[in-house]
Amino acid sequence: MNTLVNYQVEAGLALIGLARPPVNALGQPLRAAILEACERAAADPAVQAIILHGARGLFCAGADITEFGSPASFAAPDLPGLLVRLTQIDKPLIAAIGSLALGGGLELALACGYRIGEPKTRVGLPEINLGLLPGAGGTQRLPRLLGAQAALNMMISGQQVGAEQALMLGLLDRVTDSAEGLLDEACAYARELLAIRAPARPADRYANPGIELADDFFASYRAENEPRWKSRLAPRLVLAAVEAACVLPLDQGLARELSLFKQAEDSAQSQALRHVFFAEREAGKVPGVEASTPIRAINKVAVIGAGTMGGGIAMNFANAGIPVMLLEREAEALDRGLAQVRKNYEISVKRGKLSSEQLEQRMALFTGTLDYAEIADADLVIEAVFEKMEIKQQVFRTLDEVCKPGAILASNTSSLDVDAIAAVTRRPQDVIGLHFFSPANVMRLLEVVRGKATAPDVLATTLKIAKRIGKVAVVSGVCFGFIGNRMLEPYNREAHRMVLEGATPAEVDKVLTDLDLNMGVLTMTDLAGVDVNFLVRDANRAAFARDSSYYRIGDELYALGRYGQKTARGFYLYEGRERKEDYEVVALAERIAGELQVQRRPISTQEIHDRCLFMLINEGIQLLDEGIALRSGDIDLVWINGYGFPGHVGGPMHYAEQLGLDKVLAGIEHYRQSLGAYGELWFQPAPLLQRLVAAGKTRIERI
Ligand code: 3H9
Repeated sequence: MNTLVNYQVEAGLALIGLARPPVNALGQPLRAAILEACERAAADPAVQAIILHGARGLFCAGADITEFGSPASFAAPDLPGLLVRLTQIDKPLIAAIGSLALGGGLELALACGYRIGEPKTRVGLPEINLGLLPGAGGTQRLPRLLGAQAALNMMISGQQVGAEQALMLGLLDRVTDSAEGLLDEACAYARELLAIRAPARPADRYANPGIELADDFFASYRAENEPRWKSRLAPRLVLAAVEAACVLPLDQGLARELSLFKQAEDSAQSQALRHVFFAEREAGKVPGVEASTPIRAINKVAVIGAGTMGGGIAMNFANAGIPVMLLEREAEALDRGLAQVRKNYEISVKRGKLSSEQLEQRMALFTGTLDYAEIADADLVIEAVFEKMEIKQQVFRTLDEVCKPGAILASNTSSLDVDAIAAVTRRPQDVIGLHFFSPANVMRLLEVVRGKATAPDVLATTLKIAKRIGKVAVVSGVCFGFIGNRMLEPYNREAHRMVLEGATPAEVDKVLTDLDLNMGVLTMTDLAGVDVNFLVRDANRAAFARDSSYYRIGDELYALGRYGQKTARGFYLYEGRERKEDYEVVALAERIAGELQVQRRPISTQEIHDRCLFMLINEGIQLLDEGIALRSGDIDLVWINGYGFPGHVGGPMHYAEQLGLDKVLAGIEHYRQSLGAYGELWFQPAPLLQRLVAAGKTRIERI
């Protein structure tokens, strides 16, 4: 028998256990094995009912994502066809869902007439996160089981549902008391079904899944959500498929689903999101960190600085159930910090994301202190004080004095030299950068900055803890700004410079938001603070010495006290949540341009696009060449999770590959020539980009 499934017949029941590690992905070989096993059971007169289960607990994580975009994805037996065949078997099929049934895995369970789970079972249709829709009957069978609205919610959110809720929704028929008892109870359930001569498949609960919906439901759903979806294709396709489930008979609905699925699978958006999926898994693989690398225990965390950043960082640990101590210099600042944390949790309670009881549980994990001696036994200390080298070094000297041996000492610096911070301690091997992004309790990115002396177990431990607190961790080497902020620099530079050359801030930003970025770079500057930008710049004037003309506008906005959103004036004017263009900024740009003799002219959207993005891409490629970033996928993760780059565009590196590396290089060379001395100075193609194009490569990699 096939090694991908375990096949066993016990007292009239065929037990078919999926056994393709690590997650029973339904690649062609497993599909073939399931079909073969099910046909065997169907044909065996000794078998009265069939139980499908995951041989190692986990039921199935869905279609094999590595097959998408290749002929293997629909190689016979294809998943939709296989599942139709299962629905035709005239013996009851029971899915015994262990820990997880996702995507095609849940569709496999839906093709079974009956489903039983255990307390830890989680089910979901996360295809939308891959730019796809369920393509093996999910969009048609789930609405017939739950009704269109509940099914649509699951598919549009892509979120997993726990056993209790799945039972309530009718997705599971039963839930066992324990994971261990799942298979036995599935057998008992099968016998009960046989005893009452239950049909192989019960009738659809919703013969007409859209019966409870208003006539204009789909049109208004689309209209309401399209602004949020921006140019994303997958939600629109999900909606179209569910609409089909409401108006077409099953066989026609399945055909419609299949054609929509193929459209999604072929799309550049899905390709980008699949790239992101694998990039996230790759990011955890870091040279020098092996499965055997020891991990230090992290049971208590301390955060130095109870400002917005410190408080936000601390919340991550409390959310994961880890006690955390906030340290401040003044009692007032500490109280303010703790009060802000409580306020943040209260907002979650108001939004229904947290219960009042959970709020109290989390607050109970916080302690405040003014005394360094009290953090002596912390396993991990994260410094989040003012972004100035001398201040940070002073904190680290103190940490070196008070912290227990083996404690990990981390800095949340966003740009400073982690090695210089480590150098003031007697334990540089224990020092690492952990750069959280604001708001730190919300943003998924964590840049993990590996210093030259950082010990492998310190790195391994921080990667592990990052996963525990739900962050996407990306390892960066030490340089000014690490991966994210160093790339931000040329991207920001072009935006500032084009405002001098004649574009308005809104024109610059619109090109970026039209690409589905969460916000344009100048709106982002206003949000982060024109003052913050100024202070970072001011602390690093040497790095900007080659030509700081383009930042004159930022410097002058700072001098005018236009700090951005916080002062309701920056590159824009703010009235409440509304952002408006400001002619004063245009006048300011005109004046500075005059003084610097920068010719003002209309700037095309193409030019805005190319200058901002090609410079961003160029810097990313340079970082890869320098070894600051390990992989181009890591760079994409930084920009998607830290800077609002859309996942369905795939991050700047993937985007460059889609555009064509030769086009990016040609664009950079074009502006090098057409922008005079400014172009000469800044539009220097990264040598790696030149090498890649010369070698005819289409992917960004180190060569
Ligand atoms: C679908 O089903 C389409 C159908 O509707 C229609 C078809 C016609 N395929 O994440 P982990 C690998 S679309 C291939 O590190 P965790 C993963 O790459 C699919 N490989 O572990 C990694 O490999 P490696 C809908 C997969 O415990 C290893 O497994 N399903 C797949 O943190 C471990 O993964 C989804 O979108 C896959 N489907 O999380 C579910 N899944 O060791 C996607 C995982 O070489 N998967 N791998 O790096 C997940 O969400 C998580 O992986 C899961 C486990 C929660 C399952």
